[in-house]
Amino acid sequence: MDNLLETAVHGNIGLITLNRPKVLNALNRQMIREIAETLEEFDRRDDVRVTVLTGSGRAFAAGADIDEMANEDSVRMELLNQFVDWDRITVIKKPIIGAVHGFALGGGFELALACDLLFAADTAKFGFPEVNLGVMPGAGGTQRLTKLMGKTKALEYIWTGETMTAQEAERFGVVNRLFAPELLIEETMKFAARLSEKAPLSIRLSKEAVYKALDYSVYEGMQFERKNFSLLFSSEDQKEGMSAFQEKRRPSFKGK
Ligand code: CO8
Repeated sequence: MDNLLETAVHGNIGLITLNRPKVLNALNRQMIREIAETLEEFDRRDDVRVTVLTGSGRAFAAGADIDEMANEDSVRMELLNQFVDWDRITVIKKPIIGAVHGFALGGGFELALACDLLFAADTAKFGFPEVNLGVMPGAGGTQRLTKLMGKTKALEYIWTGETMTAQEAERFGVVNRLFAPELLIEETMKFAARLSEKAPLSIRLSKEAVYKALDYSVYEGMQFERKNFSLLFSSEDQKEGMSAFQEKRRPSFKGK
């Protein structure tokens, strides 16, 4: 059997490629578990500073695997507790950049929304077709899309199941940047490489602080931000970054 994922490390960039192209990378439970495991492994490795997540073939992912879900009942769904593996993705400390081409639908869109930044081919299509299957988004879609684009637009997409073009996704703040499909991976890897040259602890602690803005009041978020800001003054990289500035040279960060 083919591996569900292909994983590689290029320089300081971890690359995860969903690998079920025959079914448009439909996400089965094992795949989500393996994505979480790989992200955790990359989080622990000193040589990986950023992860890029993408799909093989003609889609990012066309949703959760419908064949795996079709005959489930709600008690079994509850007992499976499958969302625990999705939750593991949300506590990853290093940056995750999604690179979406083709379809990102249903659970595939939710996986894209679980990334910190999203780059897409200008032909990519996003959407929640669950209304056509008698279900609804279940892995964070109703929450994350609403935070990004507001209640009114989110409900329109979730209720109609219509696909959002890459241009709409960019306009609504769902996607950071668009590229021609043939340049998507190259440009995403270049951006990831630039990010990997920044001080890793600065990236890590600011990621944590930005996500607090989604749940905390501004006052609470600022208290949290201050603690992380102060914490960075114990790092070697803060000394390196500031001395490099004063000595007019490029800093070399170690992530310590
Ligand atoms: N699950 C299983 N198989 C799929 C899926 C899927 N989500 N999507 C595509 N496939 C399979 C097709 O069955 C087909 O297989 P086969 O060749 O054996 O017939 C193969 O992939 C290629 O697909 P198509 O022939 O349909 O390709 P088209 O280009 O004609 O159409 C579409 C592309 C429009 C993307 C179409 O495949 C489609 O509509 N797919 C389903 C999209 C969908 O409804 N996604 C939502 C699924 S529900 C969901 O994600 C809920 C998430 C809840 C949280 C997560 C919980 C685990």
